Amino acid sequence: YDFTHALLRAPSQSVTQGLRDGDHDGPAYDDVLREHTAYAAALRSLGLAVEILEPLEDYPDSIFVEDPALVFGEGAILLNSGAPSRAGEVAEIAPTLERLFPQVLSLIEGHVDGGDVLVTPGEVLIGLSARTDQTGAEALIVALAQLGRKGRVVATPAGVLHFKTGCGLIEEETVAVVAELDDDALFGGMRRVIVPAEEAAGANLLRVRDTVLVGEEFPRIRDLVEAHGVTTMALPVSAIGKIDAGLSCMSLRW
Ligand code: CIR
Repeated sequence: YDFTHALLRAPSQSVTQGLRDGDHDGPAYDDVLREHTAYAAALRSLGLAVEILEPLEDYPDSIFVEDPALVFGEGAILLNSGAPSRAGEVAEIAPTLERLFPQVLSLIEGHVDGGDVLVTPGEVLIGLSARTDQTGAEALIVALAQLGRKGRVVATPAGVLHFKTGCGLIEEETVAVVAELDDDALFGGMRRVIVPAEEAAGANLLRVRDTVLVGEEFPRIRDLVEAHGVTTMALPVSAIGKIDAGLSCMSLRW
């Protein structure tokens, strides 16, 4: 999480039509824009160089750049979303990644959404989900090996969109998890901080350098993180929450 760079994409007007589980209304464009602007400002305030790509009207969920690719300082991996309406996003972001990274690999088969991938200091966890299948996860392990990283496939509990909808790194050895992910085998012995059920939507927190970004409507999570001696920064997330997104989804970081 000692990132120096972040890549974002500005929300399109079509973000109001973003995918969501359930038939509730989507967010207002202005509200999403406000949250996106605050997020970009927060990353800059933590010292990151932030590049913001142009909005893509054809792709309502394209603000969530975390899903079509996975990046490390040494290279990027283009993924293949399991959501048909998002499949075209990877071709849109590929030229930028070719410009920014020394090598760009591709998933050769199957489906993976970046939201299912948690990078821990020791390994890269790939959660199976409605978006990420076994074939894609295995193809990702091959690509990760080319970048000198070890990947491991884990299960995402039913009802959790993406693996990282339910967890986020607090520090090297500590991960915040929803109760469904409170499993020693999943996290290879890392310490787990269980997020209270009424704040489960806030488990998708984001460690950036010395700070953990947490949604402002999740005060108990902020207290738990601060109790671990890590500074938190509260950010508005209620609009992006309406389309099932949290703080990790809006950037690629390296
Ligand atoms: C989707 O369903 O794809 C978007 N509405 C939300 C994506 C959230 N991204 C993430 O968790 N990485």
